[in-house]
Amino acid sequence: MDGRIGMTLTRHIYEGQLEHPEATGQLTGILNQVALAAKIVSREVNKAGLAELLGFTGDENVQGEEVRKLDQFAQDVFYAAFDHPGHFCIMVSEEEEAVIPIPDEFEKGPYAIAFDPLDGSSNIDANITVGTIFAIWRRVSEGKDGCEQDLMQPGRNLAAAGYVVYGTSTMLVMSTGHGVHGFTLDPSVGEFLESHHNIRIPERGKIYSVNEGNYPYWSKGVQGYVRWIKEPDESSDRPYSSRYVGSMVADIHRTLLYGGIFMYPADNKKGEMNTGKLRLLYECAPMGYLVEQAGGAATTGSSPVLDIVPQKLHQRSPFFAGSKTNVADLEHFVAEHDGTESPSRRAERAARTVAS
Ligand code: AHM
Ligand code: MG
Repeated sequence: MDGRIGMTLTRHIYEGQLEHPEATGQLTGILNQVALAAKIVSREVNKAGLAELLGFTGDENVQGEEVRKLDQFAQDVFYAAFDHPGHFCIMVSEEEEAVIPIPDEFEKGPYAIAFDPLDGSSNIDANITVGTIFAIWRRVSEGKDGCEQDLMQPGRNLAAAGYVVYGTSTMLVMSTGHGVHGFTLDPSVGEFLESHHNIRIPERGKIYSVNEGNYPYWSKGVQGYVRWIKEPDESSDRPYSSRYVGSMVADIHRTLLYGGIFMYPADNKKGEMNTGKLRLLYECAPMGYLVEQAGGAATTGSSPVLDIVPQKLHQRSPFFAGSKTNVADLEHFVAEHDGTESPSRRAERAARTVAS
């Protein structure tokens, strides 16, 4: 999994392109723009922690410059990285209600992008890790400008996805469908250098990650699974350890490296069962894609997250992702107690039917 010496993000993308002579270089350009924006946001995130520590608040920093809210700042930086280079025909961001068109004066490109410029930003004042998430689809519409249809595609169709984690170091983790690779920002040279080549998630992990304060509002299946995780049992190495940052990027990053399961289930806090909190286009689909690319699984509880065809831009979905075995255990509980049939169950039943 270790990175290769001297392998910058740019070189990694370029070499990947050489292996695919049909490639146009567009994805290379896109990932370079992501890297540039990530460096700028990383610099600002680090400063914000310092400012908070020293007690600077309000709209002006010590030099009398305007201090924007970081999530708006991140939105502006990523927008500015994506609007003009001719890569995209349409965008959507967690920060904006409607689709974001490419301005008339710029060329329209063959891709559509969904992004969350600063996920987990409620954590920022406590100096806790935050991140950026992005998902890139090939355009499907025709005509000059892109449209919503270009974004209403299942995660299965993604051309690339990734996240940037602004933590103890800044890392960019991404996939273009050929494994998951991680690059750590070396601030002394200002480059992302490959630090994690071909990340593979362990088959089973011993960590579960969920906001357990919501336990009373989950379905019977999810409750049963979390109770089971905590029962001591030597043969299956239970109980598991609990880890929850509350920043999806940090929680998924740890899950990719150490294994286990990350969960954000549906809940009935407001009376009726909702569809969870996390957004499909720029949270669940890209993270599900990365987890699958690393050899893990991502499910709504009963079916793969990557199979959901979005109906709305800011649609939410229940989300469970991580090591394959852990996710299969969760699906088993959901199938047993919530009346849905897990894919593995379906396959087992189909095999039994064929055999009989
Ligand atoms: P945000 O996009 O408004 O930051 O919300 C998404 C975040 C995720 O990073 C994290 O997994 C989740 O919200 C935490 O929610 P909760 O505080 O309900 O546990
Ligand atoms: Mg978010």
